[in-house]
Amino acid sequence: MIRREIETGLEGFRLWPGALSPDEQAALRDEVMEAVEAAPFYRPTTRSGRPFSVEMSNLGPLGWVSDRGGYRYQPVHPATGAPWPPMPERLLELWSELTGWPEPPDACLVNLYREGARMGLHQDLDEADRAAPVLSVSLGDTAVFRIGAAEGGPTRSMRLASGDVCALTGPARLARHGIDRLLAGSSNLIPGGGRLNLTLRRAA
Ligand code: MD3
Ligand code: FE
Repeated sequence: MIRREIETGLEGFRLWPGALSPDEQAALRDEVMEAVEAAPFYRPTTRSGRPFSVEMSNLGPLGWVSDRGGYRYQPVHPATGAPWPPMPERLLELWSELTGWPEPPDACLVNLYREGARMGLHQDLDEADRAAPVLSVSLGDTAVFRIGAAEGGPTRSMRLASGDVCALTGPARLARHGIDRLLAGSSNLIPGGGRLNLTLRRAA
């Protein structure tokens, strides 16, 4: 891992471009793709029943789900009823090395963006401890993402490329953020194309 942090101009938004080498990206992709064989990607729906364009799965004790009952964390896959597969050890190490948070993450949401998938502007508010950081790892196609202050006001657009890692801490933890689009074909890392995003959290 390369620990070269850049200044983002947003307090608490910590970004390490290219933190993972190409070999590390491939190893993590393989580990995650193997783990989710037991917890297949699916498209959650909003409370109104509209499916997300992003496909999702989870690793670790708790997983983020959404359906007609709303948003929540739960210990089992909504379709199979099985516990989420364990979180790869290298993700636990990445969390402690980059966030320094004293407790390990108990949830890893795995988002799969195929061409055309996007994620609307939102805040991450479903975690019990909103003081704990969120750590995000991007793999595959570059994403154009948008971030702005929790209170509203202007947003700015940035890119998240394969191997980039970011931590949302302090005032940035409640920032509004979303994925506008992918730069399709910018990476060959994900079989079938697209982007994987892993977010490590303290959910409970
Ligand atoms: C968290 N995922 O899963 S990750 C999400 O690329 C989510 O799949 C996006 O938003 C993705 O909830 C973005 C990077 C990110 C950026 C800003 C944040 C995560 C953030 C600000 C606050 C909390
Ligand atoms: Fe989010």
